[in-house]
Amino acid sequence: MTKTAFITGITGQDGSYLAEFLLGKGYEVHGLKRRASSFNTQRVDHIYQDPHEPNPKLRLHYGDLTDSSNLTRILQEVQPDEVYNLGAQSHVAVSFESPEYTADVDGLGTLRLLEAIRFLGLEDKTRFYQASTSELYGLVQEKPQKETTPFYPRSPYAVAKLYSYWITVNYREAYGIYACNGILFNHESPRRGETFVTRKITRGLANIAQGLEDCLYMGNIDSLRDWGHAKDYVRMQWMMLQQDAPEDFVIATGQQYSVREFITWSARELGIELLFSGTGVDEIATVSRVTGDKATSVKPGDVIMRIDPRYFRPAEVDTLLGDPAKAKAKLGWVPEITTQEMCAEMVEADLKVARRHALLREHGLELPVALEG
Ligand code: NDP
Ligand code: GDR
Repeated sequence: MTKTAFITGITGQDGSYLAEFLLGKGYEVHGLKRRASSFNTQRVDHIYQDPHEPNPKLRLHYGDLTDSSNLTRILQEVQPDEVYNLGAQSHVAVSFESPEYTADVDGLGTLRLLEAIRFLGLEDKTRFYQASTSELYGLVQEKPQKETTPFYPRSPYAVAKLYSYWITVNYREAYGIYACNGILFNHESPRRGETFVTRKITRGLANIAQGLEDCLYMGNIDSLRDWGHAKDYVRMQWMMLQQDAPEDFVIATGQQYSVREFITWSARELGIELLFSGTGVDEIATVSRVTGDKATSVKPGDVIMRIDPRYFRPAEVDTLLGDPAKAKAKLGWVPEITTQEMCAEMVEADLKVARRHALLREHGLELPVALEG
């Protein structure tokens, strides 16, 4: 029997990888997409199927996590075996700017989906995955963080996700729904949104290497994170819903690095050696050596990274390090891609785009900003 999945956030980083993964397993995949004034399906365009074809395996439905009747109607129509709730206002810094909206989407959105499952009498049929986050640990109470580590959220985003974590546990206990939280630590890829720190670095440095930008402006580069690859993490999202009983799992690599280290590796991938000097807001990174043919537009002595306090957060999560022992022991999950390999893949992808833009610019054919890759 073909299984049916419904993914909120299918147009995002994780949603696109998960949709690919589930299609590969023979699922019929339905996804929620938001109406936007311009196309917002770039991450799934390569797997999109013309709805005029007979029996398309991927279907997108207009909707929003703030709209209960819309979610209920879609679930009624789709009758999914599995729901993956990946949709969210997922940017921590932005959640300080839009706290109420973030609470509505990231907190109440989860409740709306769980209520729809209950309202439609799908408690025994539909399994539910909630995209929980290492941001729940915030001001960390224990190192490394595992399933039993107490939470201390430090942003409107994390507080909204705390509600979602507990409402998922509550609906599991109260109504017997197969509902799980994946407490995922940061995970990245060439499809990562351009304003998250890793992608901002790989894209920014690739552009600098090709002469499209001069300098990268960063916030707190002392911040420590446990970064994995999104492809490894979506595999685990699916695995969590295939067990006999629902449980919550931490998904992480168990390795921790600083933002400064990520900048250093990314630059090195481009043949650029950096020297960091100064402290606090005056810290800079200067090019000390250039090798190879990737960074054609930088030379020793160039300052290519500065601190801009605008990127500091009102409350910071300084350090996160996950302990994925439970996922390994119970599900046999181990990440296959290292943080350094992921960084190299991201730099290569961004360099490819930067080279294309540099070439176009050379021939006076600059793309409008909105159409840039
Ligand atoms: P992205 O920001 O790449 O994707 C978010 C998705 O949610 C997009 O498809 C976006 O649509 C959609 N969305 C935003 N607002 C709404 C709304 N109001 N209604 C419906 N859909 C909406 O996030 P990721 O793929 O990186 O993350 C997936 C999930 O996992 C998120 O819930 C995130 O909070 C969580 N998470 C992520 C981690 C990470 O490191 N990546 C770690 C731990 C948890 P659109 O494309 O139109 O903007
Ligand atoms: P995070 O990811 O907040 O951990 O949330 P992000 O990449 O935004 O920040 C990581 C760390 O880098 C520091 N930082 C900067 N961050 C950004 N975005 N831009 C900068 O210029 C910059 N300079 C330094 C941040 O202060 C922070 O400490 C991500 C999201 O995907 C969430 O949805 C998810 O839940 C968590 O990961 C786990």
